[in-house]
Amino acid sequence: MSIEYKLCACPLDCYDVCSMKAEIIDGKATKLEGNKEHPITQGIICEKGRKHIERMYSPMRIKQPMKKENGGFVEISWDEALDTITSKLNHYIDNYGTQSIAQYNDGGAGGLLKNVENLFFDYLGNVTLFKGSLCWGAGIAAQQSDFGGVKGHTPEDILNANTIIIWGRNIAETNMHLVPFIREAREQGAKVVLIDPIKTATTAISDFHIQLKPGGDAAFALAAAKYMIENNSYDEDFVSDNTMGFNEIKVYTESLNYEDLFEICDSDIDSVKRFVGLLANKPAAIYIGYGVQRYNAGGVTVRAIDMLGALAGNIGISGGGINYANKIYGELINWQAVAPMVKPQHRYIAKAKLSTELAELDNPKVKAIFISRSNPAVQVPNSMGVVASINKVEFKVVLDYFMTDTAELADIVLPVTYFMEETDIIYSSMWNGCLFYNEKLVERYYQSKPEYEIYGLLADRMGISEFPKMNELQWINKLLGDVSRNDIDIEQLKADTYTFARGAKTIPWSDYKFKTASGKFEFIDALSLGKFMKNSKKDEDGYFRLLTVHARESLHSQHFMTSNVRQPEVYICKADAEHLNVNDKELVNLQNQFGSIIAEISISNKIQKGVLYMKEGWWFKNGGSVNALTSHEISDIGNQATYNECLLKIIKLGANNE
Ligand SMILES: Nc1nc2c(c(=O)[nH]1)N[C@H]1C(S)=C(S)[C@@H](COP(=O)(O)OP(=O)(O)OC[C@H]3O[C@@H](n4cnc5c(=O)[nH]c(N)nc54)[C@H](O)[C@@H]3O)O[C@H]1N2
Ligand SMILES: Nc1nc2c(c(=O)[nH]1)N[C@H]1C(S)=C(S)[C@@H](COP(=O)(O)OP(=O)(O)OC[C@H]3O[C@@H](n4cnc5c(=O)[nH]c(N)nc54)[C@H](O)[C@@H]3O)O[C@H]1N2
Ligand code: SF4
Ligand SMILES: [Mo]
Repeated sequence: MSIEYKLCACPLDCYDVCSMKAEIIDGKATKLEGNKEHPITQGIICEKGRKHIERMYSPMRIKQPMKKENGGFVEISWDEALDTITSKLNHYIDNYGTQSIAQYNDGGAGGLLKNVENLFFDYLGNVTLFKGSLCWGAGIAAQQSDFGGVKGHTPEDILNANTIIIWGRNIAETNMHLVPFIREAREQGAKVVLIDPIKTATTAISDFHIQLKPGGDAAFALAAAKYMIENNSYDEDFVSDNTMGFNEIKVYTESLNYEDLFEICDSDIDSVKRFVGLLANKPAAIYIGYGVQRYNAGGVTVRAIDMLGALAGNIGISGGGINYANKIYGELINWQAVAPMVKPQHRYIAKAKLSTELAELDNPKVKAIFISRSNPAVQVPNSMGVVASINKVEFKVVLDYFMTDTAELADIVLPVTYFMEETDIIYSSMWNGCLFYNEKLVERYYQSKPEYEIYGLLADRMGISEFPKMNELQWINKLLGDVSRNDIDIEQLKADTYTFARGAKTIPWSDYKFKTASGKFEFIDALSLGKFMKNSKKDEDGYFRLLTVHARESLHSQHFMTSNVRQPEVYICKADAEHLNVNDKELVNLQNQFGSIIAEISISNKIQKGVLYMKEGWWFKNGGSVNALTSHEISDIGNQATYNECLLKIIKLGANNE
């Protein structure tokens, strides 16, 4: 019997990128636990991480390619699958041009080589791709405008903060390795402010919870800015030396009155005073989550939060920062080294608009779509429209491990390898800035293949001779091996259990050289703020606002696959439940112009009046995706999905809808 212990990292689309230790007995993975040596993830992994082995060896995994036949699926060989795809692609390209081919993918699992699939489509020509984001797009665009880049502080720097402001991030459930750092900071005396419309699990690590009305954050930020400017409690030196646009903010906030602002955000002057006092107790570290920007005004909201950070001079200093993400990999990964010489002019539609725009595209219509590392039937807003639009595409290929709701729509399903079955580099731009070398630890499951190999085989058949033919290590070396660019030596990366990427262990903007056109931090303009104020109206009577938050127990839809729960739960406050005459555990119909789902009432003291919340990620077989109810509208900037702009009615089952 051979027993080996190997380190690897969790590739799930998560802030944390846990370092893990795998036990391999006779070539089979038998146990996975946290690696205690890692300074950030410190030996703890979450329940999703603990499920990797079960999922990798799950009998539900797809063993070999499959094609749809008579409404069901039959197993076929790789040759048949790839030959079919090749002849379809050639047919569509010859008759309708390359733009009739679409590719949709997301971050279902991270890994440098997972992105090689994009290259295939670059080599194919001008195809149809998806822009924007389901995830963080408005906030990224906001910080690009304000700072000229999106950078985060090294995780342990939070220990230097006097105040920690958690703005719409459910750290206890979505970013759990930040919790020990916050606990330690609190033990040293730091105060923690949480701003979230829900009393989430994160309230347990906070001192002061500001429970605003959903979407009201920019109004609260404006009230705080107004108060700081009126009382001269902003950092005049920072503002005059390093920012642009302050006077416009000053004049604009002077024109506002607190009553209007408090009506939008449902707060009061005492909360503002207390908040401003804590923000001014420098250094104050702000951690923004992605829930705040899943709104029409998502960009304005993040820019308004940035405005407060700048007014307080909490930028470029240890223990401070406005941490949203840490986008450092664009500079590290050298796609130029493998990219085609000619940059194709792809055609783009916003991801969030898949439900409407995919089927509407013309000249040419989309004839074939490739979907990978994602489950759009469940995760993209307006699910009913998404399913109908995908169904209208003649030829659909899905790459996944499991028969998801999206894979069910495919004509061909291709089985991909699990992370322990392939060599890759794992990293995330969300928070933990470590790079990990994940070595192949176990044999591939049945006939599964990694994406770079699948697309290599397809490139051969399509006659794309420029597509690089390389093994995993060669790919990694090409993309990441330029030491002058990265300070990263691949041999060292292999030997080390983790490596901090360049830019991961820094205090961003400490040189005050911002990457904006002016070289300064640029305040949001009064016009955008004015638009926000004008559009902020009360939700219509009789309608509830639904927030669809990320679940502790599942990474989006992935871990709900085996859930036995038949119906999603909808959380509602006692007063609203009484008013509607619905009881705990009662099944109700949630309904709006996009669709309807049946959900189980859960009366909760975590939620305010007029607001509901549900966990995103439910499969159709679990009673339906919450996205049957969400809108395909996009945010002000960044083409971000606006999941939290969801208004609906609760209808008692059996009651007349009207
Ligand atoms: N367990 C688990 N962890 C995950 C994920 C997962 O699915 N499961 N997904 C990963 C991914 S891809 C992402 S993008 C991140 C997301 O991580 P988070 O940003 O933490 O998660 P969200 O659920 O999008 O929203 C965070 C919070 O925003 C709050 N919120 C909603 N509307 C508003 C508002 O108007 N104002 C304020 N202040 N707060 C608001 C919600 O109540 C929620 O508590 O998590 C990552 N980690
Ligand atoms: N209502 C609502 N909807 C949301 C959100 C919300 O807050 N509310 N959040 C949004 C956010 S932040 C995000 S990031 C998106 C996520 O949207 P998706 O990325 O579409 O969500 P997942 O459910 O993680 O689906 C990933 C799929 O990829 C497969 N997969 C995993 N690893 C691999 C691999 O190596 N190769 C291939 N080919 N497939 C693989 C998994 O089995 C799974 O089926 O969802 C968004 N949807
Ligand atoms: S999902 Fe996130 S917290 Fe859980 S093991 Fe993976 S990286 Fe760690
Ligand atoms: Mo995300």
